[in-house]
Amino acid sequence: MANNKDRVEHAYNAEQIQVLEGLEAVRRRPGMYIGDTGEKGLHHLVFELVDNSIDEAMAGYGDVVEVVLRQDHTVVVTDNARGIPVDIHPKMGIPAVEVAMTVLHAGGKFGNGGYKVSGGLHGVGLSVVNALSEWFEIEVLRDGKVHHQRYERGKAVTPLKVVGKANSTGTRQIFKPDPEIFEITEFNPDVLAHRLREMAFLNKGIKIVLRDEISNKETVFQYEGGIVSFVEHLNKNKDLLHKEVIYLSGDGENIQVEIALQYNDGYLENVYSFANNINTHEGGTHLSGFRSAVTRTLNDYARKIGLLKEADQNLSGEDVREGCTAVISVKLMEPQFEGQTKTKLGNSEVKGIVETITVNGLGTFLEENPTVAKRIVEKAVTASRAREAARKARELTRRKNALEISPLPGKLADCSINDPSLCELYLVEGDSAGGTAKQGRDRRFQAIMPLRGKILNVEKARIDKILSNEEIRAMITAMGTGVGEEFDLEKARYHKIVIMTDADVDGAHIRTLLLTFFYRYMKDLIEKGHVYIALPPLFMVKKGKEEHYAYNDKEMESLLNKVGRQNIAIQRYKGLGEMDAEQLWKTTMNPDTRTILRLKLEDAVAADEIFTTLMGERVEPRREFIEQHAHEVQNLDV
Ligand code: 0RA
Repeated sequence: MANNKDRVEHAYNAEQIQVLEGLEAVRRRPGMYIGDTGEKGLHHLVFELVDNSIDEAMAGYGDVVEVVLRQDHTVVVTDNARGIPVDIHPKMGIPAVEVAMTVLHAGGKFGNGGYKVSGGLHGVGLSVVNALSEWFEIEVLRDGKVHHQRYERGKAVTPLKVVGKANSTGTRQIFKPDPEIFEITEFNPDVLAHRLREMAFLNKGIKIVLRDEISNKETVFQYEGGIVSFVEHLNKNKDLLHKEVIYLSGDGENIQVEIALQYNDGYLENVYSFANNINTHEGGTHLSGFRSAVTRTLNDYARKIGLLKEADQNLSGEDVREGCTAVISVKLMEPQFEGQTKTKLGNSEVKGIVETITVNGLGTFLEENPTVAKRIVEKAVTASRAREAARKARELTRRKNALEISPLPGKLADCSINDPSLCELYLVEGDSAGGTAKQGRDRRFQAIMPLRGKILNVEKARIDKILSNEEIRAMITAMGTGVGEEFDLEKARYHKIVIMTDADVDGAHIRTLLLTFFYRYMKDLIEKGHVYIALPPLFMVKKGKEEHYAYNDKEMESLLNKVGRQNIAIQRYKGLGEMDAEQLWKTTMNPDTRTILRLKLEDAVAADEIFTTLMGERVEPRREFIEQHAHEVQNLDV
């Protein structure tokens, strides 16, 4: 407190000292409150503020939230809601807004109780953002006045002061994330845009503006259709089984449920679930309620119209989910988040409520739209037949016990060590680079598997066809894990799978295909962090006998500054094939000197999204996408 003592006009009482200790705890262990102090935690700061404003809007106050990314990498979040109350808090003796800024978990505890439906980032509130900011300024427009206060690292350095007149209400917050806390402090506009778009879908009508003053770009997210628009967006390049999105909604005891779904003619399930606007990546009770209801309803209907006969087996969950795109959004008072990443909804009462709403709503829809209903059910029946074929195909990829003859693929150059935790499998683009890698590797723990040609496009093909593809089958056999519902990480023969492709468009394509395949059929592998991307150098600068490598343009700049621009030879690597075995080992494969990227689930989700746009059935949007994003595709940064 010493630094700021003379600038703070009120003395500290016992309660406020406790408050400061609370914020100190946040600064000491930030991970406990925001997950991590990397990119994810950093962006959580913005989302926390946005969540608060959205909560106000959902309660009927205000309809615009604006996020500005300023040139100095500070962020402004503004809303036109009621403004955070400024009257003196009876117990604390300071303005209510200061309580919100400094007391942990103050959110929702003042004002007309229970306003906060959404937990934001698990409900940690404004004070956590304040504690983790180098500085934070808040402006409240309320009662015809503009009130202003400044904080530094959680502590008030000015009192709340009236600084002007106002003829509207709202809250404006500006902050700078503290570089003492965060590993990076520069926001990524794409990460912001992705979540803000999602928030706009989940909260229909609300206008969310993202203004990026670094690249001078403004985007407005506003969807009158809410999650119906969300499903339309997810399905936008797909061929649909029915035009209208099916929308179901209802309330249970203190639970609001909204569901939107639409079938396309593809083979993949694309279902997103949310609880209080939080993406429940790990699913939970709302998702399982939805799934079992869809299975039950489609089976009942299929029997009723005679598409399933008495002797026929029931359609499985997998069958009815094929081609299903859906968004499930529930809002409830006390969400319980469980699971590894705390993104699995645990409230048991939710399952039955979602199930009832879905069975009733979907049942009615099918009755009222028999043509569509028949198309959906027929697709599921076809899927059921394909499933049987897939089961047979899968057998072919499974290595049973060691005695059974199920040899490792001939293309694989295996490593000699048997302990999977020490072993790496390099998936290498092309036979020629594969050959170089075989020579260059450390054969004790590095295995090489060359992949020829374009791997089968997984978006377009059903699993039975995917598994009949030789390249893919060889890869799965080498990995040892099995695939799809039979995937078993315990059986992995390597704990690191390293994708090594050329740094060009084809390389990016193969990488995206592989990521999409892993994401769809071996998700655990990515989730548990076993997939890596090799980073081969882009340049070699030769000066006399010395060889220097640069892995991107920026490094190249500084390398040239270091070695000088005289008497040098520059080689720009277009493919792995241009390196000899020694060079490939030194730059890309030697664990002591290489850089490899560990893939995160988010990267795979992004790859999958790009993939859906790029590789879907329809050629037109794909061409447009490639034209617009040629550059990004090339650097499809994973
Ligand atoms: C509690 C009570 C009231 C407003 C807010 C919270 C509020 C919080 C945030 C956070 C960001 N923007 C916000 N806007 C409002 C108002 C209570 C009343 O006016 O009676």
